[in-house]
Amino acid sequence: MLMVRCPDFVRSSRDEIDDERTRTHLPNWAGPTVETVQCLCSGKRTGMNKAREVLGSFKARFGTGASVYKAPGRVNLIGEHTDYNEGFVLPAAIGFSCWAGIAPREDRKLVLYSGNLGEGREADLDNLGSRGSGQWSDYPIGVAWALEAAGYRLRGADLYISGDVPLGAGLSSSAAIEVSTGYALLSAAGHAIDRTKLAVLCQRAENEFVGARVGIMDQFVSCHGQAGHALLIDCRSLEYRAQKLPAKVKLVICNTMVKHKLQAGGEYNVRRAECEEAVRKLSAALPQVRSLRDVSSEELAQNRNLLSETLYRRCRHIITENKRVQDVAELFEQGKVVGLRELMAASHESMRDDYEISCRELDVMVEIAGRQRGVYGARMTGGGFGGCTINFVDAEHAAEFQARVSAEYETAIGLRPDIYICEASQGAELVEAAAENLTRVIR
Ligand code: GAF
Repeated sequence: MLMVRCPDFVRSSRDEIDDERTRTHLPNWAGPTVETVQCLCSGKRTGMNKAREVLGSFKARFGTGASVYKAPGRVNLIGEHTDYNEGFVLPAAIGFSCWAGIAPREDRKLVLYSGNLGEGREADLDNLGSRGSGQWSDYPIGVAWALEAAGYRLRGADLYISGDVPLGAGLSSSAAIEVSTGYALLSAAGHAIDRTKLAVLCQRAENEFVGARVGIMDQFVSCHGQAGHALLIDCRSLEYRAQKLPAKVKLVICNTMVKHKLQAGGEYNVRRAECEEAVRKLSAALPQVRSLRDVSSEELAQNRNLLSETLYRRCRHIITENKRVQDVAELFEQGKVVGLRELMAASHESMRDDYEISCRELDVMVEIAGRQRGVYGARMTGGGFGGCTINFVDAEHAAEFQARVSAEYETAIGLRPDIYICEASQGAELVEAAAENLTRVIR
């Protein structure tokens, strides 16, 4: 498979961190309204309106002009929890983003303001600490901390941050805030942008400063996303291939509108710890094994006696999911959709039964989707325990799918879902603002 090799890759030391605090500390901003979500996500409302809005708010708050950077959330098409097992993932950046307006200051202060929360915070670049305090500002401050720790000398700055990635929906609002502020801080200090390094350092911020032991997928696709493409990422080497999506297939995201917070937080780190424990046990018989990426189905079967039933099932999910990611990418490479439905169904079942990260609402949403016309496949997406499903739907049937799934889910669960018809979008970019006209510059 043809992959792009990323230069200057710096490995994260995430494996050294064991902090039980989780991503339930996400900044509590409101997502977009139901009426606006479809046009936002399908790109009908361009980012320029939002950039103009951020510039206006920045001026009102700080009294000066600003540069505006934006970074997207993501939807993962297949490959769940495989990233921290050094396996494969196939995510796409989407049209929901976080915007960061920035102007450098003469001192070493970061003056942050969240447009969503209407709340300000300050930090001193010479005294950032090494742990967050459970606030939304942990994300931008953590990124500044990780950049400085990696040797990037930053300038003090005023920052206005505003996002529309639905919160708690598994669409990676955290990566969007990290990458947009990281891009803004590096640029304001005159550093060139190495997108892979930026992704790795944003992940480090989330692992060490925020305390969520996430993998690299979300930050990576927020940095490297390409319009009309998913990224097939090898999470060990960080090589990737932009995979064109079949023209007739729409990405439809169904938000269950539930997030089982207790499970979503603690259980993510528990799953990761279970995978690490399985690697320790398997490596007694298979010394070459460094992560579950290195274990084949045959080796797992032969060494089943080393594992508890639970650990065996966790491993089976990761090993079979890695194969499914490559199979789906191969189908897309050949422009095919035949076989997609089975691979997506197997992925969902594996997450439900082996990895145990689904929930009733997700299962119901997938089941309803599978009965609709024009569906090429459906599964839950993201960390699990609520959030969204991803559905491949024939373009001609997408609107009908949206209406029917919405009605049937509401009848079954009693909640009206948000359903976003999406296109794969560009990764992080600079949106530069001049006084009278806005010029978009893509680096
Ligand atoms: C979350 C994490 F942030 C990712 O790194 C990934 O593990 C995902 O859950 C599950 O695939 O989004």
